[in-house]
Amino acid sequence: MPASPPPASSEPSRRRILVLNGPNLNLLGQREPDVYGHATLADIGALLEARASELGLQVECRQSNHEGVLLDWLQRAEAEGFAAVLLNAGAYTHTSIALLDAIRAIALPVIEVHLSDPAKREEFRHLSYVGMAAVDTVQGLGAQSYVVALERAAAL
Ligand code: CA2
Repeated sequence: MPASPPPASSEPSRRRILVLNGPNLNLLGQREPDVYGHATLADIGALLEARASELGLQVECRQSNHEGVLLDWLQRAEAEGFAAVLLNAGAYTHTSIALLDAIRAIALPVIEVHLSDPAKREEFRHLSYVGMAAVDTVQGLGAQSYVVALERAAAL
């Protein structure tokens, strides 16, 4: 007898949000807690998973110290089935025209995220190439910046 197809899931598929973290953010929680807080990237991932489940979303968190890897992830995000991207590009925020071009090139909305408020820090952090292309920016709220950004993504 031919195998019957699996029963259709009764659970509607949840919109997937990709969370990208750039250089040095893997060090969170270990150094500079006065600037970036005590939460590790894993703590932030857990916060996002909890809020995502309340919002009916799914999150996937990634971190890379390499600009090209971040570019590849942005370029592939739509084909991978994501609906939006939260991006903390770390210091590449202030240097990377390549990230600006990638955000402009993809169809998905990208929300810029920062733990600190770069506008209140050194002058060289005041320019954001990411912010020139992002649909929104959430900054200065510590780990909560990511949660607020996720809530904004849910409303898109
Ligand atoms: O406030 C943010 O989220 C930043 O994106 C963090 C970047 C900084 O270059 C941006 O101006 C603002 C730096 C991330 C480095 O993270 C560290 C974490 C712990 C210890 C040292 C660095």
